[in-house]
Amino acid sequence: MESLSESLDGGFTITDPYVMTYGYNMAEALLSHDALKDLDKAGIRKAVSDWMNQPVIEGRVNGWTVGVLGGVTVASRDRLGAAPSEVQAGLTTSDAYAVHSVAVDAFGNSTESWSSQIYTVIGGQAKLASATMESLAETADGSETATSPYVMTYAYEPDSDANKASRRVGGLISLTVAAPTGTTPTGCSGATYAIYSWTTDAFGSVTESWSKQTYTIIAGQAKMTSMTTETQSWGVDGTHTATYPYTMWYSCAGQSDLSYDALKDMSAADVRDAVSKWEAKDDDGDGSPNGATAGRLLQASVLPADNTVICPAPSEDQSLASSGTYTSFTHSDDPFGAVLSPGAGRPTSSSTARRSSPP
Ligand SMILES: [Ca+2]
Repeated sequence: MESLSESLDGGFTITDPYVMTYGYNMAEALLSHDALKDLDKAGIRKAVSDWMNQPVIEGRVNGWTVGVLGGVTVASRDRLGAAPSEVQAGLTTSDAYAVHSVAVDAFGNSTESWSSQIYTVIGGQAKLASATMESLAETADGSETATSPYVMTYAYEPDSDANKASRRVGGLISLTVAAPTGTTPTGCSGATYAIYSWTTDAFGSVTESWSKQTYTIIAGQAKMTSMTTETQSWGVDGTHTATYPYTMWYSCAGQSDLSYDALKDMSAADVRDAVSKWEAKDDDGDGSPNGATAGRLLQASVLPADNTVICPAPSEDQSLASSGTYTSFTHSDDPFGAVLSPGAGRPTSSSTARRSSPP
């Protein structure tokens, strides 16, 4: 597979060729002509029956699974160039990734992405189980952002008798985003995150950014419902700026009525019924029914992240424990002042030391 897609605003995305291989359960070597050619009829019957009774997929035996999808793999057709994390480890070609694409928008900003995908087979259907990805973005004004690898993991309704009876096999249960095993991106506050990125601009300023996301399943689709971020940056003159952790909360249409938890014990028919009932309601009271808007973004709001206290601003009552008005806080020091890190996080390192180790 390879693709070139153009968007309406003049941007385009090119994806390098990759190959998806579908493996089916076949009576390959064991029942081949060579294996059976010297057997008599009884011997052949026994070989076939032995093969049919071998357990293979999801507790079933071969006899029930001939021609059933056994697995799907994704590989690049040609050798891919190393992704930024691989270049850092001294590689010139990619070990980890199968899919590579470059997206360019109408303003000349470009994003190069690498990903690897693992599929699982549930009820004979291939489902994306996890995707590991990283990216390198360059803007037309000369800034560059490298985002370290992170892993998106999907969970699905298993192929159980109960799920089969209610026709729910393979339905999306959850999407989580995490750092790869063995890595723990840790912000200045000491909080841990899933995604870490490093930005340099044309003037040499450096910004580190940490974030984590939560997803909710709404009517079977994953929607981002929060993103927590903190950043710190150094100017070329040595100025250090830290933004305390804050969370953007997103509310989406149908978030509670059509959530996974609300629908999880229903049959497919009852889910359809619940969705149509919700579509006929008017949640925002504007006189028109919700319609087919499940999962659509309704509102975004900012709050300090958990365990983050925003101190009272100068205009506020200084005896308060936290600001009543403000939801985010940024702190800057020049190179001649004491450099402070927010929270009880790791010690602040000098800009020179940090710059020598981009992701
Ligand atoms: Ca409405």
